[in-house]
Amino acid sequence: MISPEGGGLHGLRQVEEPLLVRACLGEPVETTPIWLMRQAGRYLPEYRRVRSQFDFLTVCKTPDLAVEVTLQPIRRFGFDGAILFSDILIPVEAMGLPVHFNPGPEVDSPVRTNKDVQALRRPDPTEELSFVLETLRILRRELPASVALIGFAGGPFTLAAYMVEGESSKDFLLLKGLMYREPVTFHALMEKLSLVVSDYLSAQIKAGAQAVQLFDTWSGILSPRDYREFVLPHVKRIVEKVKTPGVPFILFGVGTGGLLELMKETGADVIGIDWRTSMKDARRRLGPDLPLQGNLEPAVLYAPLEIIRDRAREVLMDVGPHSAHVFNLGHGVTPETPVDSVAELVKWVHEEGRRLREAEAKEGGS
Ligand code: 1CP
Repeated sequence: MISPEGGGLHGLRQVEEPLLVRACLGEPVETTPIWLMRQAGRYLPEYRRVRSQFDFLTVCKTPDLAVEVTLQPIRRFGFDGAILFSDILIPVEAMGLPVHFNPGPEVDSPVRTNKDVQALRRPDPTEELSFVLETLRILRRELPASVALIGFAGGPFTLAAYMVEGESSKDFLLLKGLMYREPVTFHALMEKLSLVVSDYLSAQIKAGAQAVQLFDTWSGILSPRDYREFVLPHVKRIVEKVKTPGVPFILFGVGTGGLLELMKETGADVIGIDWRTSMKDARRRLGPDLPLQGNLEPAVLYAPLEIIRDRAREVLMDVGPHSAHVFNLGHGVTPETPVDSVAELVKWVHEEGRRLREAEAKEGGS
């Protein structure tokens, strides 16, 4: 729906921008775009082949390998977005804190005191993370114009979780203990991380990322009151610093059903919804126009195809008509996911998204 009077540059941009970017900006789209968190990974035999030869960090740090695994799911499935292959902990290493993967991240010298926080460096991404920027530049050249290149970073709270705990945790009591006992130290860590994340995402956009996602995976462990005090100001500052016209900022977390309104307050363009909140509820609470991403339960991909289609249809219907929506899972693809289920989901979402919009246009026109 490019209006003739809107013509000129604006019209041109609409024609040229990938579907996913337009949906994230709330612009009219011909169908629902889809990509999946962890779309490159162990469920793909070609990923396992690469990993049998190279360890995870080597793949992340070698642009040719990172490009190859980023493109693997694009070749197979026709996703609308290609997410940079990397990990949220990569910039943490560049802050002076060595990380290894087993398979989740492990930090040898966790951050526990104000002195530890002061010792963390603010890396220049063009120097110390140049392999990531090089990967993005190559991807931008190799990807078809219709596929959006998605950059990402971990949210400051999620990065702090690994840095303070030293590894993944069920209850994150070391992290929460620091937050309540030494709020000044905690905020100093969050401030430093916010600067690093802002520099890093801005550099990714300069290198060709057409959308960026902040994975604030663990923010859902906080009460709304604590999210407002300890996380919201930092994420808000990241959004303000990174925001670039035409480059949507997606904010995602897990278990964030109690935080959606506060996540909207960050100013992010798109809010990612996990499967524990219905899209109907998210839509009602966040308003008719805010672009949403999600939220099929990842384990539904283990079900027969007709169940997958039924559940995917429910997601589309719950988001509602005329709504800006990027289809995704409520969290990442799991390692045992059948490849054929992913293929069917992508094909079906595109077909059904098109059919729904044609039906809406007919209704609107009659
Ligand atoms: O091959 C392997 O053994 C490594 C497994 C693996 C992979 C494929 C890890 C270790 N990271 C990744 C890739 C990854 N991580 C991507 C690639 C792009 C894609 O989505 O295809 C992204 C965006 C991430 C981001 C990430 N890493 C997050 C946020 C998203 C999420 O899943 O919530 C988190 C929390 C991590 C930490 C991490 N790294 C790796 C693992 C197994 C974990 C999770 C550990 C935990 O549960 O705490």
